[in-house]
Amino acid sequence: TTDASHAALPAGVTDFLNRPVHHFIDGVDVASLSNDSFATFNPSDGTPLAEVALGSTVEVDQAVAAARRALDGPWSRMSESQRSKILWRVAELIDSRADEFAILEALDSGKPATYARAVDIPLAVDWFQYFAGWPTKLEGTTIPVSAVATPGNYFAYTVREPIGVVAAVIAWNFPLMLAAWKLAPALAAGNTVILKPAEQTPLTATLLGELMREAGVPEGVVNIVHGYGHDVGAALAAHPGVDKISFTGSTEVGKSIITAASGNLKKVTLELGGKSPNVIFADADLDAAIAGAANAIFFNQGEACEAGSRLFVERAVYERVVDGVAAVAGQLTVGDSLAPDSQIGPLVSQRQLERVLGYLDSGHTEGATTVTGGRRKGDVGYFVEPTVLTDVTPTMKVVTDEIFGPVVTVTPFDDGDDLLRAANDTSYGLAAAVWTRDLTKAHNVAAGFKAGTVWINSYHVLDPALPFGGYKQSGWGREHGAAVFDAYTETKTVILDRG
Ligand code: TXE
Repeated sequence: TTDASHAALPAGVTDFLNRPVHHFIDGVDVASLSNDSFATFNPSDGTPLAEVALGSTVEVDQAVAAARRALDGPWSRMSESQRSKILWRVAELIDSRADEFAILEALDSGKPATYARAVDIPLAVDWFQYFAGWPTKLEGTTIPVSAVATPGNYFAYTVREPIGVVAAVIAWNFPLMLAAWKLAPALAAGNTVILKPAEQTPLTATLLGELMREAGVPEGVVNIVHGYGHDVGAALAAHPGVDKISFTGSTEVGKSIITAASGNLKKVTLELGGKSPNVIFADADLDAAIAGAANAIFFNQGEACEAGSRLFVERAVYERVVDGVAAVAGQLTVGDSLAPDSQIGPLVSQRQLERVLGYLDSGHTEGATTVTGGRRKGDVGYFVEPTVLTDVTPTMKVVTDEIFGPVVTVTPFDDGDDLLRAANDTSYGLAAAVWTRDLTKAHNVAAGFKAGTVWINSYHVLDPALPFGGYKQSGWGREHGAAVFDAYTETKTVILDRG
């Protein structure tokens, strides 16, 4: 049970779990005015982990008011280099508590703790460190002006200013990392933020809020409101006091955010789902391609927006690749997120388990062949066997829909087939990959993919310096790198008549 596993947890984690999980508004931890709460669960066994303050429009209003006050307060008067040092300090504090963060993340989301320790937490640290460098480098430009209708002697320049109050609504698959993806650039650009973590995974964001205060982030600059999407998330999307909303989640909710945001035309960026093609040519380094294709789909239980869920394999090596990926799937250790040998943890929730099992049923009914996996594992916790499906057609739901579980479909292609048409035959466009030793082929296929990120002979390579985001219904805008500041700043053009 959770009680038994708690006994073996580090003291910092048990202390944390023994406290109520509160909102973080205007620099203080607060319960909801109503005192309402909801439970967050351990998906490895379905037991409750902690009680979390359930927010409503009351807490949203308080957080927005705090963020608006903070915009004009010490945050805007702080020098860029001071802001930079605070962000670096946030990174150091996360790093100093990395073990606690990894265990909390594993308990709350189901991902293996060893993976959280090796991937999620170091990436969150790296994101804050990378963006700590940006406040001092957000430059404008000087621009020659002719102004033929109003001739004169002009001097014109641009400055990048913060947009203002940013709402960040995030998903449960990489809870701390997604919080870092939103907070680090938004704060680097001088904005203030209200973060709404996913209701399934509120824990690490709460600890992050405590570290923000310790790092010297002034009160009201970062606020965290817990609760459900249909009320707290929707209230943020519609709020007239919010200038910009940045969302990571489902395409369906992304569309509702656009509608809600139209009231005050707040700026919107969206990082949504995917159904990414992963293409293996016969001339590829097949050992690397097979391992890469398995990692592309099975990493994080397949709960990754950029997962390589549609695998296309050139016919000459089709059987070898199907057998190879199925062999990897069969060897992966599926188990409790805290077990040191687990490579695949449970899915995040009962609902996500049912959704994925529903897709496996539909694949079966529509005639797909299950090469390996295809079922729930055990009857405690939300585990699904890593699954490889073949004999699929382009209209099957397992091929068209984002499953968001450890399920890959494999389709053979022949030289001369319209591979790119098949790869791009999806409403999504987040990522794509190609495996080949032929440079020309690699770059031609990369050019043809309708996707925001293309990996060649690699997968899941993410870096704070690299723009990331979707074509088509995978989203609006780009996160990370210099490109993210288009989403978190306004550009002001200033024109002086020197005459
Ligand atoms: O996502 P939701 P769900 C996809 C994936 C998954 C499916 C459903 O296919 O199976 O979405 O997951 C908040 N206004 N992705 O239902 O509902 C919610 O509280 C404002 C891909 O869990 O989109 C949470 O904080 N906010 C994706 C966040 O939205 C609302 C990652 C995400 O939840 C809201 C997650 C509303 N009306 C799921 N309704 C990716 N890009 O990786 C909900 N929310």
